Amino acid sequence: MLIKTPADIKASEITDRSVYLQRRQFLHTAGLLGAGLAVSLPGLALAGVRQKLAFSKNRAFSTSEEPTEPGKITAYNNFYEFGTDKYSPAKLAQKLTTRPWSVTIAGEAEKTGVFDLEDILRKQPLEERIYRLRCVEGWSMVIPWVGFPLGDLLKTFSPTSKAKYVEFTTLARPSEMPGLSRRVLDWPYVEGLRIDEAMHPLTLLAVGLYGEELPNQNGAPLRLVVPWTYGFKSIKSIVKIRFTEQQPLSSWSRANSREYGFYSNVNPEVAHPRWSQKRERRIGEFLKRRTLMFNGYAEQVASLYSGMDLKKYF
Ligand SMILES: Nc1nc2c(c(=O)[nH]1)N[C@H]1C(S)=C(S)[C@@H](COP(=O)(O)O)O[C@H]1N2
Ligand SMILES: [Mo]
Repeated sequence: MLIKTPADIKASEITDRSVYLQRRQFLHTAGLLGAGLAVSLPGLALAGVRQKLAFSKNRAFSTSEEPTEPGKITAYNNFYEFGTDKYSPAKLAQKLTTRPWSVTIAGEAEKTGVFDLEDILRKQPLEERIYRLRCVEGWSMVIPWVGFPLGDLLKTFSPTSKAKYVEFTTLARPSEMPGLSRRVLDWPYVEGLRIDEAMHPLTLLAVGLYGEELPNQNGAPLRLVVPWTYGFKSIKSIVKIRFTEQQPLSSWSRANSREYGFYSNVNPEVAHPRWSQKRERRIGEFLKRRTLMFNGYAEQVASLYSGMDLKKYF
């Protein structure tokens, strides 16, 4: 199992976030990051030991449902850049280089450019939020994410009045992503949100789960989590965020607009053309449960879509 239980973790591996960031900074300064040398040093995140993160628990934004057993979300993944089956990402994503990592901010904002992820993270206090995740394929999990509100970051770039949407792009690095050799999607993977969806306080940029840094297969080092939409909106390993006036074309809509709309809200009343969305299998449970409108987040997000025909804008 990839995630250690608290009992397995040696005190020496538990690092305060600031110490962790300083250590990262040291590695940058010392020029070790990216050099093969660092990989052989024991006890570093680079050696495959994920650091514990420091965060506060946001109970108001968390479901009281029991989180899914940690081994599931790290072993059973959709991350097509590493293959289309559920078990390839856990194996093949291990060689993805996630540091150093930069994020390009582009489009309709006063401040744009290329930002180092460490600089971004230094300014964002981390929270743990336990969210339901519903995949369009009909399964669901309950995940304790660690991250920060996307809106808090977006505001720092001062989006202009023309910023009606936000487009996100995943890394496309063929040398480390074997799935890119098959054109199952038009790479890179792209997703988008309307600006009010992006600014909604539930929308999270995650850097960790179950208290530790994100495993690569879950979208390290930075992935989106939009809990009221189908899982494919929650784009992984983000390298670019672009403010746009026009609605972005997401990879899934581009691949099949009849099956995957822009909004992708979890909606039991709108069937996928090839299967119903009325029920879901919670991973770890035997009987299926009823799928809830907006994945159970209707109270918080239904107002974003008032007056819209959600059968048309699915
Ligand atoms: N870049 C990228 N992001 C992605 C995907 C993908 O294939 N590539 N799959 C999506 C789908 S379909 C789901 S259900 C979730 C799965 O996230 P998880 O593996 O952390 O559970 O990631 C989403 N983000
Ligand atoms: Mo999914």
